[in-house]
Amino acid sequence: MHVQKKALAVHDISCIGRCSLTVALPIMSAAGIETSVLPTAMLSTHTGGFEGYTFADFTNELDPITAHWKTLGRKFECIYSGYLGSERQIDIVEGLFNDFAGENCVKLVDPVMADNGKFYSIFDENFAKRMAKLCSKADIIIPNITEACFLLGEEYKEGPYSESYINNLLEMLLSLGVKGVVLTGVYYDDYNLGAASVVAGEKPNYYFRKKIDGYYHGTGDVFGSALGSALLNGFDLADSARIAVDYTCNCIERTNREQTDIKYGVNFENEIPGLLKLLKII
Ligand code: PXL
Repeated sequence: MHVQKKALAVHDISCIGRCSLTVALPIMSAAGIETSVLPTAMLSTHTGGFEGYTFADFTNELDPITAHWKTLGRKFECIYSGYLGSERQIDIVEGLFNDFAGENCVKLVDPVMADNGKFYSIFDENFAKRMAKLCSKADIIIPNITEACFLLGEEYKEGPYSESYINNLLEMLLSLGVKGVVLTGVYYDDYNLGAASVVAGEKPNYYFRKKIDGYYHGTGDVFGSALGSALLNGFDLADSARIAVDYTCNCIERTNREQTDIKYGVNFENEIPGLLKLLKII
């Protein structure tokens, strides 16, 4: 009998702009995972590239919701957190790890807070310190290079990077106390871009695809959702990182061909059949 895996995705809802929950829910559901959601906030759009967006903070809703869930006895095989709007919400995710992690649960934390050497609008060093503590409670963390530096209190450096610089970052991230790290936005030259992954006690793996210029919004969430889907479908961390890089790049390449406004995110929808092939579901 097929036993369907259950995941909980903890992100905001950005109503327009294809990121966070509007990406995580469809991707993980399509991958056969029963995906529940805990929305941390609702914004009219995401915060990158739009003026005048609204932000309704759901922090006060979260405890009553999880109190109800406790009466149901639900447990999850993956708890995947992304964009969190405040330090209080980080505390709540730690509580979820304690209360809702089933056996062999993958606690997957994307420390969404920065890119290209800069914090996103509402985040700062204090948030990064608190996020580093949450990461230490996770199994797998998936920072980009900027987030990795900010988590570690290291100065951000622009690439291209050397393999030894990347390996050093991976080691420092592992020493936060996690089982595995996938570092995104890795490049050794101007032509290829990808991810480096490492499991504690093992050698790192790297996977690259041809770089496409431009800042495609929400791709970190496309990547994280595909990675979580691959892990729950039984792939190891290196294969899951490869699948997530391939799917994300396929979405970017398609969006680039279609010439849509990239602040609305990537066309991940039409690439879902391709993801299911990568996952060997079809
Ligand atoms: O994709 C990350 C993300 C999620 N949610 C919101 C964001 C961002 C990145 O900027 O603004 C609201």
